[in-house]
Formats: sequence, structure tokens, C-alpha cells
Amino acid sequence: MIFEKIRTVPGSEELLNKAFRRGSRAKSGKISYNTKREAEESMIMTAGNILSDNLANVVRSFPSFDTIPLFYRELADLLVGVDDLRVSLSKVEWASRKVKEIARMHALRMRRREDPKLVRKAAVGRMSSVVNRVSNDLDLLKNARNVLRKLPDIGDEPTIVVAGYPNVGKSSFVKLVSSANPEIASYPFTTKGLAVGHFTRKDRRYQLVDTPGLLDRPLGERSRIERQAILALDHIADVILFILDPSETCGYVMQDQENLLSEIENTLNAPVIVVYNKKDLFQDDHGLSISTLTGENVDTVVDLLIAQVEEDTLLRRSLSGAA
Ligand SMILES: Nc1nc2c(ncn2[C@@H]2O[C@H](COP(=O)(O)OP(=O)(O)OP(=O)(O)O)[C@@H](O)[C@H]2O)c(=O)[nH]1
Ligand SMILES: [Mg+2]
Repeated sequence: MIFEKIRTVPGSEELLNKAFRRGSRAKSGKISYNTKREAEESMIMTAGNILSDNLANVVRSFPSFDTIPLFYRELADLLVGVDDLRVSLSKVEWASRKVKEIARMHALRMRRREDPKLVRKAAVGRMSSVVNRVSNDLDLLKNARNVLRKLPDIGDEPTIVVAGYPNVGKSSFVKLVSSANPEIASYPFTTKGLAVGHFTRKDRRYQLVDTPGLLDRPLGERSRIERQAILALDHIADVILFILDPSETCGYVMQDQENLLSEIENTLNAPVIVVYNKKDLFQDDHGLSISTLTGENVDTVVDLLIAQVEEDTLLRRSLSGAA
């Protein structure tokens, strides 16, 4: 996963403590230092290098948001804000360079016979103030790392995205059919982010993406939680499984659920397969009905999804072959 490589981001206090502790150790550890100057110089160069390297490593470990897949960039933008991230990354990069420069400059001053202890104190003060100036940026990056690392790893396998109103049984379906183990509960908005599970049929691996529930409302009014579902439906779905709950025990009437379905069918490109869940709770005949509780018709749905995905893949291949 592209965000997995992001290193732990230290806080400014933590980083300064570590750097100056190691600097002091470098100074006092070696009795062989001939002069006071050499000892103080070693202290600030060690601290400066540690600060500078740590800051640079943080920046380097973030992926370049210009080259990552659009889906991940939009998801990162939605959850942490790519512009803010960029600003903080460039400030931390600035701090990394600045700290190194301060260490070098003060080492030079020592060599020009200024009082080593005074120069060391000045250097420590200036390095601290540079690092403290990016303290908020480090916090932002730390938070971003924690969010981004939790995003699901979307592979190249054929992809089925499950969608529908909240509480209709999307996660129950994903749990029953795939390796994913999402939280299931009897209230809406249990699922707050995307999750991916896998299953294998005839030696072929498929990925199944669980999404947060959607309400029937314009995109501009959708919450950050809902927008993640829209991104997955828009960017990674080869086929969409739309689940409705005619028992309405989910807490939403069928009319609203059907309005959402038409919107998805009309605005998104992927083919949509529609199923009616909680069959154990209703009698009337509504198209393809399933129950994730009893497992009824669940295999039929999986077969349908696979047939649809394969048909699409074949079609796309023949189109690209003809081009
Ligand atoms: N009776 C019955 N209950 C079901 C069935 N499928 C799911 N449920 C129940 O419906 C509730 C919601 O299930 P979830 O799988 O969490 O629904 P969801 O669509 O993922 O919900 P959100 O994540 O909140 O959008 C839970 O209490 C499930 O036990 C079913 O086939 N029959
Ligand atoms: Mg769920």
C-alpha cells in the first residue's frame, strides 16, 4: 500500500529531546576530545544532523501526491486535505535544511575562536526555534499518517463495491462472502470508512469493498463518511452491488432507498446489480431477494457478480484489442 511506507512522525518536543540528548552524549562520551571547542562542535553537529535527518526522512517517506493513483489522491484529499499536507511537508523540509545550516554556521564560529559554550547555546536556541516553528506541521503530518495508513489496500483484482442506504446489511454481506471482518450493528453509519475483503472462485481472486451507507441527497450535502463511498463507486468499482432493505428495519423507507438507487444508476458508469436483503423479514416478491442472516440466495448473487465482472473484462479486452 502506497501509504504504508510513511514513517512515524515525531513531535517537536520529542525530536528536540532526542537530538540534544544524543548531542550531549557525543560531547561527554569521548574523553579523547582535545579541546572544549571540539567537544562543543561535536555536540551541535550531532544534534543538527539528527534533527535534519529525522525531518528529511519524514518528508521523504510521504508519497508524491502527483503520481499516486487518482483514487488514493482523492481519498487523501477528502480525509486529510492534500493542499494542507503539501504546505506542511514543504515547511518541514525547510526546517530540515535550516537546522543543518545553523549547525554548520555555528561550528564555523567556534573555529573562528568564539567562545564554544556561548556559540553552542546560541545554536541550540536557534535550532529549537526552527523545529518549534514546524511543530504544528509535524502534528498535522502525524495525524495524516495515522489516517492514511488505515486506508484499504486496493489491488488489481476485479472489484465489486457494495453500496446502499445505512443499516441495510452491506457489511453483513461482505463479511459472509469475503475475508473481511467489518463491524456489524443494528444502527446506521456503523461503517465509517472503506474496507476490502477477498474471495476466490475458480482460482481467480476478487475483491469486495464495503462502504459506509449513503443517504439520498446531493453530493454537496454529503458527509465526509458518505463521500468515501462515492469515491469507491466512482473510481474502483467494476461492478456495484446495490442492497435494498424492503423490511425497512434499517430505518429508511423504500422510496428513499430507490431514489438513491436511480441516482447511482444514472450517474455512475459501473453496472449495478440490485438485491433485496433481509428476506427472512418480508413476504412480498421484490426481484432478487437474499438474507445474509440465513444465507439464502447469497451464492446466487456472488455468481451473478462474477458473471458481470467477467463479461465486462472480456468486453473491455476486446475493445482495447480492436483499437
Ligand atoms: N433479519 C435480518 N437482519 C439482517 C440481515 N442482514 C443484516 N441484518 C441486520 O441489519 C443490521 C445492519 O447490518 P450491517 O451489515 O451492519 O448493515 P450496513 O449496511 O453495513 O450498515 P452501515 O454500515 O451502518 O451502513 C444488523 O443488525 C444486522 O444483523 C438479514 O438478512 N436479516
Ligand atoms: Mg456497514
